[in-house]
Amino acid sequence: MAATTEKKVVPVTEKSIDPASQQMLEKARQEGISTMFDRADVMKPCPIGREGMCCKHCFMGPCRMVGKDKEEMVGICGATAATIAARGVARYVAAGTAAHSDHGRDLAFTLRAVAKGEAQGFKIKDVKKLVQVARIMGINVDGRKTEEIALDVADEAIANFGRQTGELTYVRRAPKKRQALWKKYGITPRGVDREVVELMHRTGMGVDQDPDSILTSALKTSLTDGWGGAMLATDISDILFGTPAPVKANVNLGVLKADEVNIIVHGHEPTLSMMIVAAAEAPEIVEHAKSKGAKGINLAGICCTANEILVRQGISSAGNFLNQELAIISGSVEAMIVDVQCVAEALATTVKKFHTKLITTSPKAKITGATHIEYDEHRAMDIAKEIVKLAIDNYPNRKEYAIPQFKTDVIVGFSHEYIKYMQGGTYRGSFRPLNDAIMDGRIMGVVGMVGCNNPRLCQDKYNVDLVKKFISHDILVVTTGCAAVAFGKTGYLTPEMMDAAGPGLKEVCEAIGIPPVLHMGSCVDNSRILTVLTEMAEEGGLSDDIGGMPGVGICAEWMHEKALAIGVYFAASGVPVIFGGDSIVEGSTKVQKIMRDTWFERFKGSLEFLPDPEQIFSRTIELITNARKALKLKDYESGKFAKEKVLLDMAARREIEKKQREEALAGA
Ligand code: NFS
Ligand code: SF4
Repeated sequence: MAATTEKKVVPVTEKSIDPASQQMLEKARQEGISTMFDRADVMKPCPIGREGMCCKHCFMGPCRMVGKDKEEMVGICGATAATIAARGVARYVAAGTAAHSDHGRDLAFTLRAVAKGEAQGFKIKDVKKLVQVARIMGINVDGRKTEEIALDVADEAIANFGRQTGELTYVRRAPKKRQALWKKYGITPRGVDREVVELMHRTGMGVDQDPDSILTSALKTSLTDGWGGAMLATDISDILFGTPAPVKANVNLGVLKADEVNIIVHGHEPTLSMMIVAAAEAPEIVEHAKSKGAKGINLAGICCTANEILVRQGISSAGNFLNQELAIISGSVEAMIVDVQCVAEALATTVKKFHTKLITTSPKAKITGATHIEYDEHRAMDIAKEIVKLAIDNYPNRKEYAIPQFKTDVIVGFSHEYIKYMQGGTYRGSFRPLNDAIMDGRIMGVVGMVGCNNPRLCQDKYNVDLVKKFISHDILVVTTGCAAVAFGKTGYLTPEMMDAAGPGLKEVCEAIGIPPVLHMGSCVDNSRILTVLTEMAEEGGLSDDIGGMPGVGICAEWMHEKALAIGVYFAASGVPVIFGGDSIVEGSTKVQKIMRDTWFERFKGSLEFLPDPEQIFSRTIELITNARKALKLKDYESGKFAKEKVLLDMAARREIEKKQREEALAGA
């Protein structure tokens, strides 16, 4: 980590808009600790790779297209700049799809173990969702035991990965028009593994060498993420751990506690973290913590593991991607438990300066220098307790620490089921009120704001600048992943923020009792947005397909290849998508045109890169305005509309819901 020892220091206020991050980054600098924030200033990106102009798919290369005429250049094999750029995008998509899908596959195997009674400590929490999913999969549910249905659902889910011919099961969930479009352009996906392998094959030296064809194949593969691995991950997590409904919690580093054992779960999979939540509540474990002088055990998350337990259990989040090193730098974390994805290898070095134990748990993800305690679903509770005990035993080793006193209230947990329910209750739930509000122009459109932090951009700034503008223009925002946590830190996930919304959106938020920004979960839960859009299409009055809706996907501060896979599956599903920061296909105008224009002509979805929030904002407004025109909706004029009758507010709805749950439990 010699990378940070040099030159100019950028002020912390330009590194993050989050005061907690600023404070910890200041501390890191004073103590000579390297962070991603500072390494990003020293590690200049290779400009050739940065714009998609480097090919290293064979060892005649790496071949690099540089200079003014790079679009006329070819690699040693003759590959054009466009082919090279397209192959780059495609391989990102293959890798991103693999990540989400492997996560989904592990959950499917967990469900299988639970169904067979082999998974210690787990049970099926949401039987209603299990039955719904089984019905979608065409599995008979009548008169069958929960475990029997669960076993069939698990097997059907698992079959989606290795399926060689036919279609991915959830293709049938998409609007009919969308399915027809996928057929027409040959992108109806088969199994996850088959598409990922084929895309890796196509993009090797000497195979698919037509940029359009390569990118079409990327679209197809990405669909096995959105409508495959990710959607299965969401569904199975809901079945096992409960479908999210609004819950109150806190967000930011201030959730760490001075007098309790602080345990952070970080990564993506909900399985072990859910068990750690339970283990930390076990009386003997709490007793053990007290015996070590702690008042209790404080659990918090980082990244999407955080989002999984935040939206379901209301466990607080210590922050998003760039907060991981900072949490340790506070000096107050007894253990950071990581599973897979977005875990910075730097953590192993950072913990050396503190008492924090870094514990890896996935057989797929080991880090040199970390303690490895391998997760096994058959002994999940025992392992969770062992890990929590280790953290407790580490509490007396805590030395000086500084916990930033910044945390915010949030209301999170807007699953698609809940969004439907909140618009009328269990029996009257529908997307009618939302569609109506869009049709009559109280809501101009819907924007999905998703994705990461990237230390090359000021943390949370792009996302927060944009969300402010969107809601003031009566655009409803749905959000997931690290972007959602950025909105949590800045207060946008509270109903009070409706005061920052335009008059039309405010009226809708008031009537339903919701924040203007809806946190829908982790990154795999972007699949929930696909479901919402499908239900809006089926409700009628707007577009009868996802394509053509007045909606845009935005990934302003992205860094992971998973984000790109998400962007591409949204494009294939009919959503125009904008990525912030530098373009990864800057070097090829041809490829930019295919992804923006050709995809839009074919799929009404597209992917483009725009460097700053201003441009992202005006392009979003343009896309939404065009969609409204094409649908012949009323011109959007905010503030002109009469009050709608008052629907149930949040408290009243919670009461009803509680009763319904109790009744359901009594009946079960
Ligand atoms: Ni998504 Fe979630 Fe965050 Fe980016 Fe990483 S945690 S899966 S990849 S950094 S949003
Ligand atoms: Fe160069 Fe072609 Fe090999 Fe790529 S595949 S490294 S362009 S020779």
